[in-house]
Amino acid sequence: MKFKLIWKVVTVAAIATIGLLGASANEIKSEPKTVKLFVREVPITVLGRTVKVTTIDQSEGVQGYSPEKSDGFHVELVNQLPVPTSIHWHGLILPNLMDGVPYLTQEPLPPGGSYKYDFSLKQSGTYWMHSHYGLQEQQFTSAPMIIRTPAQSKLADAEFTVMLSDFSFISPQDIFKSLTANMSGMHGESDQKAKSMSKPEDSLIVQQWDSTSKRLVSRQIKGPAPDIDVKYDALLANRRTLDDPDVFAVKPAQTVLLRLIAASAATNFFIDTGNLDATIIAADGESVKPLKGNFFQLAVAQRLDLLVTIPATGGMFPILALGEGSTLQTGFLLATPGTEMPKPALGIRGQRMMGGLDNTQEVRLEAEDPLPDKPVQRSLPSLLGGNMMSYAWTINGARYPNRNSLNVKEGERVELVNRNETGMAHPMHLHGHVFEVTEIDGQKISGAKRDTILVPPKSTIKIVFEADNPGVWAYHCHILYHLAAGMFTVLKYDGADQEFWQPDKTKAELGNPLELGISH
Ligand SMILES: [Cu+2]
Repeated sequence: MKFKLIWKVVTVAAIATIGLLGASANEIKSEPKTVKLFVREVPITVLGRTVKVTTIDQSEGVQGYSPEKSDGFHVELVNQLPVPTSIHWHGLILPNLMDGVPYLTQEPLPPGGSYKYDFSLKQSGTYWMHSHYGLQEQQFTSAPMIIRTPAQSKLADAEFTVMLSDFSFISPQDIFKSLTANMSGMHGESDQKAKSMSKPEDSLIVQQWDSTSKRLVSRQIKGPAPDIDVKYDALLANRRTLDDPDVFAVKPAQTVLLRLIAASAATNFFIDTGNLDATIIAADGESVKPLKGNFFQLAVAQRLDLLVTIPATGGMFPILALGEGSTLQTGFLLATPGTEMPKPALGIRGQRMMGGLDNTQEVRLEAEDPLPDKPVQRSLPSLLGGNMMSYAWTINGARYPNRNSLNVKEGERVELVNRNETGMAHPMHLHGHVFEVTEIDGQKISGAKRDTILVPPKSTIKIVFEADNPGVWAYHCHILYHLAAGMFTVLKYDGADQEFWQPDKTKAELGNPLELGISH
């Protein structure tokens, strides 16, 4: 019933718009086509071994869905997995019941089931979709979603979309088991202290702002490597390792837009464009004032649109994505005709150990189109707690599942104060809204508009949004294992429909894993 209502609204709105443009009645578009998206198993080869993972694709094999903004979003999702799933359309401002979060905005989609998603699109640019069910995101139940407009198509001469992910031969169930093994209390606080005190100093690569050239670049420091949750076997770019990368054909002097999506489960990235100078033109799909450099930060679930210009002399240009706290790297190549592949091939591990992401880049990002001025009418705390040893990750002192919520009223200007008391960075994602970053560690900024903000260890970051999309919305850390261990809460509008919100049922998701075999 609800779908029909929404569909009618969309149709009426479309006719009204065309009417205003003065088109005659026979130019009114027929109903936009519904695209079938299949969630299914697919084999890939990683480091010489065939592994079954998952994909979200159309019947012609196209991964994901890239609608024209003016057509709206019309998908019939078909679950071809042997277990339930639920797909979230990451970053979109959409009706609450279209958001795809199991036991919050809908029931999970059973094996063989299908579900229709119809709504009008308010945004354009680089987005993505992923499973919000159990640990499926680690098994690549994700795909790109580029929302097209004529302006988006004119940003560069050529464009390429690259999904970055992290890969382990160990199943996500076993990864989660070993992360949470200490929760039984086998290791106490004293062990943890001993461990952090004895942590050796490493030579690390981090980002820095070069105030002379006004660019984001890399620099080497000495310090302890940042904590990471999972030691992965490889990082992938469009499901390929760097020793066998995507090679994108470009032409000398062309402008090229790189739409980078951090679809990783637990890995934050540095992006190294090497000899190519790049300009950030959008973050999380939202335009920002141009910011130049050759070394960027991209946290889990975020997107970065980078514009590069291929030199007139042509050549081969590797674009690397380097894993935080690791030597693992992935990436792809931009190549003009007649250039040779690098020999030897680039390795899946680099020489450099990466340090931690921080606020160097975020503090310099500025929204192209900031929120209209309006005083904050409600400020809500988002205290991020927990540690690696207990692996109990909390928001405002509580682990999910619970029925706690951040409560707002429609029409309010709301501020969320993210205070990270932990030793790890948390990429915090708000569903159904776009927020603006307004303050970082006491420094007021007119920052980027985003849907996911990385809150580094011990940092406090304020974000502000307009409460204009009623419902019950997920607000959570996007590190999959922190989310599974409880770092999740709900933004609840006064009077919102809560019929699908059944927190206690979320535990069933972990008891319903997707077994995907590895053949040796
Ligand atoms: Cu986290």
